[in-house]
Amino acid sequence: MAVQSSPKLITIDRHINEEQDLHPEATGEFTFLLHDFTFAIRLIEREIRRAGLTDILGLTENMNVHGEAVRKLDQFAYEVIYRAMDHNGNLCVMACEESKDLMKIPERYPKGKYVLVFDPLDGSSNIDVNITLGTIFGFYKRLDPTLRTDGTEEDVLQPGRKLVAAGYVLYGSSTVMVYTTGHGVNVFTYDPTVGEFLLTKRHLKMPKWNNQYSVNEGHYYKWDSKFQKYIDFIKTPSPDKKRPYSLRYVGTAVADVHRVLHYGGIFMYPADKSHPNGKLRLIYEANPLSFVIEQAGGKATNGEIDILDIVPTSIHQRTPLFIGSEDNVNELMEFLNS
Ligand code: AHM
Ligand code: MG
Repeated sequence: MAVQSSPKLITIDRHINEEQDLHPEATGEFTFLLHDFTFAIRLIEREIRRAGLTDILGLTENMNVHGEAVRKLDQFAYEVIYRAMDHNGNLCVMACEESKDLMKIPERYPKGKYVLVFDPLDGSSNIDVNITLGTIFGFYKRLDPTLRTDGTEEDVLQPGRKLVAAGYVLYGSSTVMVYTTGHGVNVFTYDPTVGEFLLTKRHLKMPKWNNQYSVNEGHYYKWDSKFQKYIDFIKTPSPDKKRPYSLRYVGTAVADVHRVLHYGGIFMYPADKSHPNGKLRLIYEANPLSFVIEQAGGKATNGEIDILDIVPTSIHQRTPLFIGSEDNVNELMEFLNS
């Protein structure tokens, strides 16, 4: 029987190799890095899928640098990524939401030219109730790629525009990895029976507009009046039926942004009286998510400038985040600039 013509079956490893072939100067180091990173992701996905069955749920006794309780799964994800990535010789330093200081590469291992930043488990408040979680990541080249010493804080404090690759993993009804190297957004879906991520969407482009918004509206009375007016506006019915917008909010930024990436609309975490700089972290959350959304044709801003143009001044810096379809973000900006 003749094999019918159908889409190519491409694993994430094969895809990374093919992308490397587009760059004659590539040495393969980055390919190794991603290989190790996706191995860590497979371990985290396995643990999440068994979470209700093991003794892994619940709080540890530790608080993280932001004063939040660290849950056991956060700790597991953080450690597994570090342990999978510390010895491959391609990183010079790591930084992550759960670690107060830079995460150094142990002395006994060689140092390379890349920097890894990550949020090991996004959506911590949803861990114990079986609701979608995520991992967010970004890779930079260190400022002087010829060095083979430890990376420094300056290597981590680079604007998002300098990311060489970024993305997120969403542990939802299936596990998907959304990934870009600045040449479009590709989506890989995990097949747990063979332990492989398979390419399921290539060069994803997001809708230009949708009437959906995502924000923690419980903070309404702590918001700036311009932002309140925007929220009032999108909830007010219009003759053309474009409004009111529908509200969708998971409380896991990865899940909310993933929905916006596919359906369009806008996700927002503004500054408020309790979070004067917003809640989300620029380096571990806002930058990688913004890189993906921009690559898919969307926009991301802190209300003044593009998220990717912010020059970080500290590794745990927070930022207001407004991210989504181009027309939705522009509509919001008209209110913020009024
Ligand atoms: P986390 O990284 O500790 O999970 O915190 C970030 C999360 C985001 O995923 C989510 O958008 C936001 O915090 C939800 O915050 P709130 O509960 O204030 O709505
Ligand atoms: Mg997070």
